[in-house]
Amino acid sequence: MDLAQPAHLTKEDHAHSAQPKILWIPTAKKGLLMWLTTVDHKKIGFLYGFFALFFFLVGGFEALLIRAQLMFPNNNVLTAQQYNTMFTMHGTTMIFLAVMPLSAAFFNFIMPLQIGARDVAFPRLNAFSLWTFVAGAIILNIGWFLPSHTHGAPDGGWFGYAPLTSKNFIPKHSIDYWVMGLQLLGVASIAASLNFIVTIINLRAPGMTMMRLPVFTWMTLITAFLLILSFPAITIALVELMMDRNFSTNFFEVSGGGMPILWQHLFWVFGHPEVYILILPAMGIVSEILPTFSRKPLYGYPIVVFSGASIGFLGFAVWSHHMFTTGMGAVATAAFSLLTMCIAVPTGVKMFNLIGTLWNGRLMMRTPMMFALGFVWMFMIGGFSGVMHSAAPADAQQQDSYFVIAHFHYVLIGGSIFALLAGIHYWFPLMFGRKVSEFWGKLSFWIIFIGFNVTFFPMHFLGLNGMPRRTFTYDANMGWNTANFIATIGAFTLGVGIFIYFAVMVYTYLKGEKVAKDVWDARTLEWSLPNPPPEYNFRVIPTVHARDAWWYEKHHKEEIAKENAEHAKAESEHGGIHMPNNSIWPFVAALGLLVLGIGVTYFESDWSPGIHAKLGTTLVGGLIAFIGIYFWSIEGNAGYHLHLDEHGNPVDDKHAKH
Ligand code: HEM
Ligand SMILES: [Cu+2]
Repeated sequence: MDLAQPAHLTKEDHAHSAQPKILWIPTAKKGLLMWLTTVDHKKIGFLYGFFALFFFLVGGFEALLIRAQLMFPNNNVLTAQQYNTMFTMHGTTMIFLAVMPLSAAFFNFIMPLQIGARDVAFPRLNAFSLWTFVAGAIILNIGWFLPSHTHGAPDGGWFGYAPLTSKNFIPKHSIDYWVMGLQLLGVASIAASLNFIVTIINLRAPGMTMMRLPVFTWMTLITAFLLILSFPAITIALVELMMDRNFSTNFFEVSGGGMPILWQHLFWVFGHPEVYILILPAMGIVSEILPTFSRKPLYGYPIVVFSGASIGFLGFAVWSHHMFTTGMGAVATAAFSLLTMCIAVPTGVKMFNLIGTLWNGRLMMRTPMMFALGFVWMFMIGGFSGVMHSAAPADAQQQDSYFVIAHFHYVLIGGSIFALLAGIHYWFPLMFGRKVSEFWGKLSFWIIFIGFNVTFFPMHFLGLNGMPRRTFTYDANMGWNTANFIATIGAFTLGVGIFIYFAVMVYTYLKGEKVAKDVWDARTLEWSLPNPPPEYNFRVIPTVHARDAWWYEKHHKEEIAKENAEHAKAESEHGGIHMPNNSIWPFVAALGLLVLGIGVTYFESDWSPGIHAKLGTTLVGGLIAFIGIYFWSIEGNAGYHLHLDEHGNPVDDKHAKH
């Protein structure tokens, strides 16, 4: 167990945390070894952000290929098979390898700072989650680099409906990579969510009651519960599909008495809460940004929190609205239709509260604010078409058409992506000590905003005019030519906007204007720290006196200074700040899972010679994972102590053996 140590540990406790002699303690302060062994939540946040932005570009490139193919009727940029692979990998990548890890980057970097903690509860488990996510991403994409007729990248759609994904229809290994990749991503997500829940419940600073938590941290908590409660459903489905594909069981095989519809139920029991896992963090980010740039507290804080919780709760009761056209019957259809309409209520309440925050505010149109306002408007449009889907008769027209494509891109790009891009701009000064130029920031916003709407708004009409999704081309006389041509121009404009956004970020990281702390005059605890925050975050664990804790501190300076002096004295008497050692073992454990995953998916399953390589690689992978977990487990609570001089500079007795 590697609990980041609360400040009040006694000398004796520290003595117990001595490290067994046999183990190596990585001390690299920079370079690859530091990144492979770091357990610092801020650095792990960076790594999630780095990989997520990389895969966002990959997913974006795949989308542009799809749009290039659909620019003209009967086009031949992609073959039908390549098109299937492209939209499958585009959807899977954007959801599991871009939006989710980008949210996890903010969960990791910002949440502990917002609650007044020095790290997450289990720093090494946090590192393990990150590297297992990377292992899952590698397995999902390994097929691109292998022969496409026997392997190839996944091509069964992002929701992998059976029996299409069975061996009968897709015998090659592409689907095995999809199954194993998602399994590893599930392990990573569940481990990370457990960590965040324990951190938010256990490591809040004194006085940080639940109803004083910043909304972003609340949305982190609710999202973590959604992940833990929804991933088991898809995990079961994936295990059953794996069994059908490798051991000829018949979970989804009609001829063997199986039920393909079972897959759809299991997938969407996960899949619908998944869309809230994608949007709640975004709503949390926007709930932080709007008050800061409206110069007003968030309007209706308790309502915003409880509507988020009720969205999370109701999110488990609507899954079959994805199956209105599967012939479930009037009763089930009516029930899921009604429940889906119910979810529009807390969502609407949340949007009203965000708009209420703007009301009578002194709006400062900075770049983060532009993206946040873009979120409010665009997500609303996506919400309206969502309500249209909840009416089953209307959905019977819209299902599997481009109307659906328009709907979920308004909620996933207009919603999630706009908010995440706003969050990067908002917390960039805190993370890197530099501020993005307003001119270039706003230019990228407008190009992205216009490109996005030109791409996806016409798709509403394409869908109502009958254009089906997942079809690699169309005939010239279908009446879809102009809208598709415009949508593709829009997609490339969006691509240019995203390119400028990234270029501005890289330039600012290298050469941007340096800024002092709290550049936005904000309200929450993370802004009380120097930017970038030191390894140990807080010199003294703050005592929280109100919601918007930093705002209170800024306006009660004497009281807080006196308090902090007392706490600093107490902390140094208790042996200083305990910080966890870096460790290589979480990385080794994840590496083992990667090798195991390749063993299970790459080689043939029948008793051909390949079986030996399959069993061998799988066993070696299992062994490496076991070694990683074993040495991780005997590292115990080891760490080092930081003593701060009067200027807050650490005087550590790093790695001293006690
Ligand atoms: C960046 C610009 C993007 C463009 C131009 C784009 C374009 C498209 C298009 C044209 C399709 C439909 C393919 C078809 O069914 O024929 C599609 C599917 C999809 N997109 Fe996007 N998209 C973008 C970003 C995103 C983002 C950010 C997400 C998620 C967070 C996303 C998630 C999906 C999903 C889940 C599918 C369904 C894939 C499937 O049917 O299996 N897209 N996208
Ligand atoms: Cu749904």
